[in-house]
Amino acid sequence: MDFISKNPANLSEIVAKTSGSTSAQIISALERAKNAQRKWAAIPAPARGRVIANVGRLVEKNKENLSKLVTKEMGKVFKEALGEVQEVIDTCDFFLGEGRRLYGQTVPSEMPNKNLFTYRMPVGNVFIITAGNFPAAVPSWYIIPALLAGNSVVWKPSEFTPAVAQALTKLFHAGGIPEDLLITVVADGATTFEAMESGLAKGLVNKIGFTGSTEVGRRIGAKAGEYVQSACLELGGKNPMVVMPDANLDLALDGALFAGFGTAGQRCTSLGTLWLHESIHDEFLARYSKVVSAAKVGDPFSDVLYGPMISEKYLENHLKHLEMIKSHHKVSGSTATGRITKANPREGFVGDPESGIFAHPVIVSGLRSDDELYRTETFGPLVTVGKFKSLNEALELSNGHGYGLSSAIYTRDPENVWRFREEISAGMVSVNNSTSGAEAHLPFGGNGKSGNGSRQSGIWVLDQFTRWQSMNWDWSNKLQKAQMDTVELAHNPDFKI
Ligand code: UN1
Repeated sequence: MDFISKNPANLSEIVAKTSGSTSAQIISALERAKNAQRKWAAIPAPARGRVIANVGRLVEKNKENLSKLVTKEMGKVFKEALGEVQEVIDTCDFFLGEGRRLYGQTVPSEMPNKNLFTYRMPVGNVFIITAGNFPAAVPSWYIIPALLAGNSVVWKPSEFTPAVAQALTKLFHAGGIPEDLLITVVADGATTFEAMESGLAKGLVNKIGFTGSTEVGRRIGAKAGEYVQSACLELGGKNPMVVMPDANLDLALDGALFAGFGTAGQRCTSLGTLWLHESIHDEFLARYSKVVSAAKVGDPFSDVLYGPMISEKYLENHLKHLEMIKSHHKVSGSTATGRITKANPREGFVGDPESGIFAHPVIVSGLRSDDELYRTETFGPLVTVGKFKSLNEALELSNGHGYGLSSAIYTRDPENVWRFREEISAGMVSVNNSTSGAEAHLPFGGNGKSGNGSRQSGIWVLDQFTRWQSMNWDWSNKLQKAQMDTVELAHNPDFKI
């Protein structure tokens, strides 16, 4: 099966035609990568770090072109694409130094003349499956630390962004990563799942990294569990933004605009529900509706808030979510909903809406916790808005749907901040900042329906791609038995002053 990726802002432009792999071909890629891993792991970590440094420099040199390709194939605005590629560079910058650390520990023994140590060992061969919304940055969060730690990688990118995947893979190879150590395959979901299962059964897959929907993540996690493995799962979100009455409302407005509609709402960190305190609800909603109505949508290479949906599939899902709007809801932010066309126009649209897959922004207010929209990740230009009376209620509403990826609170009161931080179930908390736009060296990941507790980025991701090995070295020349032959010092347990 061949995959044709089209420019979602201009469907007549074919960005890449890629031949898809069969399950057998993916398994053979897994075998090749697995065979290449030992040799790579034997290279000292600082030398592996220097290869990551080379990759980072090459990506930096190619930043403009790679970013253009991201915008062309996936549709995010060019400025965001530059940011996405910068995130790859930042990740290389972080991990090139980790090659000189990758610390283990020396640990005191309970017996004399015995030394204890810990080492980080690579897990082996890693199978990475990623989504189309961040075709370069999110894969790099897996690939870079996995390689640095001495693993091999087979990467299955989104079938909507094979050109970005091929370009990025070439940059890795040009930077000195052996070709068999990082192999990119393109396939549909069913083929990928089948190959993943065989790979697990044959011992060719030692770790799975998956970014995508909760539904698929659940299946992958279950399959990994059957083979006594735990996948690194980065799943959906229904990210709350809570605006307290004392908040800087101008700031909150900027945050809600970017988090809700940047990348056409297609980030896992995009704003899900805006929770507004009842005392500012009407005023804030009116201002939000006004700025969203005025925002420019269209050609992602021009100065717009957002461009097209990633593909028709994403638009179809968005249209399904529009059907969840009920009579007790109020819709604002646009003169229409659904696909932007000549017959269903958006004022101020930049370019020709019919040439691509563009959708109207939608604000749905009057959200209730028994609404389908309350517990559904919408992954498109749709923000739900609800009202609360107290921080307690806001927290209950923010946690109640079971997702727990990103969250935000806008307030000037530190007491609100500390309570929110402590009680929100999300893995990531923003204070007076948008739900999206995490920096590349803080732990990234979620809880509940958003993930199984695994974290990417920074030092924390190393726990996904290495396993601790402990070593004890007894040089006493006799068998010292732990817990039995230990040194006991005399003391007086009945002593009182
Ligand atoms: C994603 O949508 O899968 O925090 C990741 C952010 C980006 C990454 C999003 N740095 O919004």
